[in-house]
Amino acid sequence: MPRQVLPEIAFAGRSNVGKSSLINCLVQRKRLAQASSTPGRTRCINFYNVNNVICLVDLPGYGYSKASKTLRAKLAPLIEAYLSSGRPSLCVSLVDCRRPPERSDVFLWQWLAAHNVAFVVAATKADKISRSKHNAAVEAITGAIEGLQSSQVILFSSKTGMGRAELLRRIFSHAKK
Ligand SMILES: Nc1nc2c(ncn2[C@@H]2O[C@H](COP(=O)(O)OP(=O)(O)O)[C@@H](O)[C@H]2O)c(=O)[nH]1
Ligand SMILES: [Mg+2]
Repeated sequence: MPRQVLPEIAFAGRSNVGKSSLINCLVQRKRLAQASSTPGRTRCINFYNVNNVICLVDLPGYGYSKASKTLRAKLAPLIEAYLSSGRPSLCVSLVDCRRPPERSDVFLWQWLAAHNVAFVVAATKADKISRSKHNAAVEAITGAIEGLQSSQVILFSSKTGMGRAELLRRIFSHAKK
């Protein structure tokens, strides 16, 4: 890992959840984080220095069923090592807003809470559900773990930019060196 010189914001989520798209949307670049159509291809931690102001840390996708068990077993310790390093000011945990959270997502939230790492949940691909389903999508997430507030859940769409301003606000309010 590079030496830490900036506040770091970590991004974690299952493969194909829209993590690269969300990072690209935040910085308004098309291909900073490589948006790949082949899920599970990002197997290392990428550190993106944004204008020497903040560092966005793209963690490997987890829980992708087609990755070998060995690979999965190797990824988890890498993610855990970074998240427990004391470096991230905030972890953005991504889930697909159309699906109930998976066990691996709930496990991550419990782990973050137990290790006092601040986190928000970005519920991605919100453009794919109608407005009338927004509340239910947020409730499916807050209901999955005790103590998670609806204010910690941000409906996000990298297609429309929904949630972008709110997520940036959270990121900068947490950013500390
Ligand atoms: N409709 C819609 N599709 C999205 C959104 N974000 C990502 N996708 C699509 O979901 C797939 C996976 O996105 P990607 O960013 O590569 O996911 P990653 O594996 O988590 O990095 C791609 O086909 C994206 O075009 C979104 O907000 N809305
Ligand atoms: Mg990706």
